[in-house]
Amino acid sequence: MASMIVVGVQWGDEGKGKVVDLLTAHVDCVVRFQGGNNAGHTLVVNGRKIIMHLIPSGILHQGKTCFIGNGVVVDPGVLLEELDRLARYGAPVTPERLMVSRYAHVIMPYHRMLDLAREARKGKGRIGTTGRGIGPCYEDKAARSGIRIHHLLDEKSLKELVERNLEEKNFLLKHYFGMETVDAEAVLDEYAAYGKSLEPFVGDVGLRLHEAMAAGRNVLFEGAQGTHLDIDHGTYPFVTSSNTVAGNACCGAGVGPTRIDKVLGILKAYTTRVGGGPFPTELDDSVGECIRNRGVEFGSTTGRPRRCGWLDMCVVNHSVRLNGLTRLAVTKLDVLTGIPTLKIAVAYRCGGETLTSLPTEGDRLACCEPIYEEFPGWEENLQGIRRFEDLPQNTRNYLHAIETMSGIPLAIVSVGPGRDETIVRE
Ligand code: 2SA
Ligand code: GDP
Ligand code: MG
Repeated sequence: MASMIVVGVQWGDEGKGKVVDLLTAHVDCVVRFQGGNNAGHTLVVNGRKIIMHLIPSGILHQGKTCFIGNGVVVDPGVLLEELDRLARYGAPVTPERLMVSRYAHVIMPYHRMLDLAREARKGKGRIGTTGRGIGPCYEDKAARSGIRIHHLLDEKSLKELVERNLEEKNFLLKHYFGMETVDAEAVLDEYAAYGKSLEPFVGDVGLRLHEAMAAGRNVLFEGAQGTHLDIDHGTYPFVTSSNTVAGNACCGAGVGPTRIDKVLGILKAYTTRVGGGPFPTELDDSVGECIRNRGVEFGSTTGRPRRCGWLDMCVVNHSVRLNGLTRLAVTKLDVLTGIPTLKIAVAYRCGGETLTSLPTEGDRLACCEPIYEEFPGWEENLQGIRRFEDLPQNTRNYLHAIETMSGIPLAIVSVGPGRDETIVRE
């Protein structure tokens, strides 16, 4: 397998973790390039489940190297906890198998506090963030006042930066939000200790990836969240604070675009969204409830119930274009078993017009009424099926419709959460 980017084509939680874990067998390195511990990527191997938030989903494969790129925002306490959790799971991680970029930005306590305070103040119009401090950390990165991983290794510059940042943040916390302030000494002690623990894992990820690729190694770039949560191309302002599209894999890992061979889009057989924002095919009825319960559609990081709805090809096809997808993986097909009639949105009715592309201005998308094509469902349990030809005819018709309407070949079909509950077509 050549070097490949894996992205979610909808609003996240498409099953990227499962697919990345599966594909890691065919590559040498796996790298996260954006987002932070807002992500929750679930792996189920031999019936045991583990959720990764920061460390790439390839980490369970011994002999493969994982990287956290410069485009990721790292909460060092969470990273250390994740390392502990992996050790308890029986998969301890040494610095030979994990490198964190010196240039990744660090999530500080005041980022988490500001994230929660801003959301509370927004009230009904809140974005529905995960509260992990992601947005405020990327704000400081763009404002050029952020703290990067290499600063944790240098107590003098860490002190200067923490003190300078706290002057502004404490003013905001106290006088604008009416909250407790943050004590510089306590933060310095905590973060200098993180620096000491993480030091063996810190390195120049872009350089290491360049060397690995020059030596013929294959790299898998693991996207987090989904295309329609992209800060530029998503349903702004109901988005995350990073670029989630494939184009950012290069920037967030520090490699050139000529190094990429393939882009795989992970598509859930229906649609989910967690947090606020427009969702034209959302089901507020017993079918939506049934999908939520059967698909266990609850946030992997926060436990929040995910909003559920029909598959939407306007959403999918917009992702095909934005990411330059070369292949699709369809996941959670088994969840649709037993629903008598399945619907796929093929266009929208919007103010007397028919649209086949997605208007990303929130107000316009919120007014869109989906135009559906209906497909007869199936009753068979799919979880034991391992060959495409063995899928029921109606299931294959549903998949062919996705393939035809997107114009992208289907490479993988997932019929259960387990690594082995998968049909690989090529
Ligand atoms: P943030 O925290 O600033 O990135 O939130 C901004 C929006 O991005 C959404 N977002 C997500 N959507 C789906 N899955 C995510 N990861 C977790 C999961 C979510 C969870 O795997 O289930 O556990 O709740 C994720 N992370 C961010 C978020 O809902 C906001 O709409
Ligand atoms: P990610 O953020 O894209 O990695 O996805 P999450 O891990 O947040 O959510 C996907 C959920 O669906 C997890 O609980 C997975 O274990 C589960 N899952 C993945 N693929 C399948 C599948 O084909 N069928 C079923 N039933 N569950 C799946
Ligand atoms: Mg997730």
